[in-house]
Amino acid sequence: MKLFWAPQTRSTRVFWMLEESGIRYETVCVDIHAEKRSDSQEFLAASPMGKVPAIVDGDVKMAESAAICLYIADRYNAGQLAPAVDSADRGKFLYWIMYTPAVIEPAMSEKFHDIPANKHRSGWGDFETMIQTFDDGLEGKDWILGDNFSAADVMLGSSVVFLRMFKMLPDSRNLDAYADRCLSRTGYAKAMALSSA
Ligand SMILES: N[C@@H](CCC(=O)N[C@@H](CS)C(=O)NCC(=O)O)C(=O)O
Repeated sequence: MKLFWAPQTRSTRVFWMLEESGIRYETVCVDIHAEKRSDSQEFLAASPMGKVPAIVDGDVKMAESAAICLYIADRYNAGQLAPAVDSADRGKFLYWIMYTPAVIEPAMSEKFHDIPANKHRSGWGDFETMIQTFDDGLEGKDWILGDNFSAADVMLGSSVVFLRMFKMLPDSRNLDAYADRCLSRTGYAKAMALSSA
């Protein structure tokens, strides 16, 4: 497995996922801030938009952090970091792993840029509904599926830590405690150390 990454980007999620997964990987740092990019063909084959994170794993070449986390969990940790395809938890797992790119990120961006929300027209609803739904989803649970940490927590956990870092996280006992639980995982600490350089 080869991970294309850049410091202080969404690459941290995939470092975290790989650390939780326990598989061996190598890394290639991409200079996404270069004035003139000279991306390798291998990187562009995995990430046609030239965005990190991206991976190459044998014949598999792909980008998009949620898709990568799902791929790793299904391919290497099925039944552990991803419920089996015929498990009753699978639907919820897929819902929550997509919640970051489909709902959290667009709602956050709208709020950050002070763009007026239109809850019914936008697929992500609005910031307040996004937070409330996330908060409700964690009620009475350590992790989004209950007792077991999964790849969905990598995506959601990285988002909640980011929201808190940017002081966008409203008062929420559930989300605050969840962020702390994520931060206390060894895999998260390793990912931070590896991806901040
Ligand atoms: N939806 C993508 C977003 C990827 C993305 O926006 N990556 C940024 C860094 S966080 C990037 O590569 N920016 C450099 C560029 O667009 O050239 C994902 O979740 O992986």
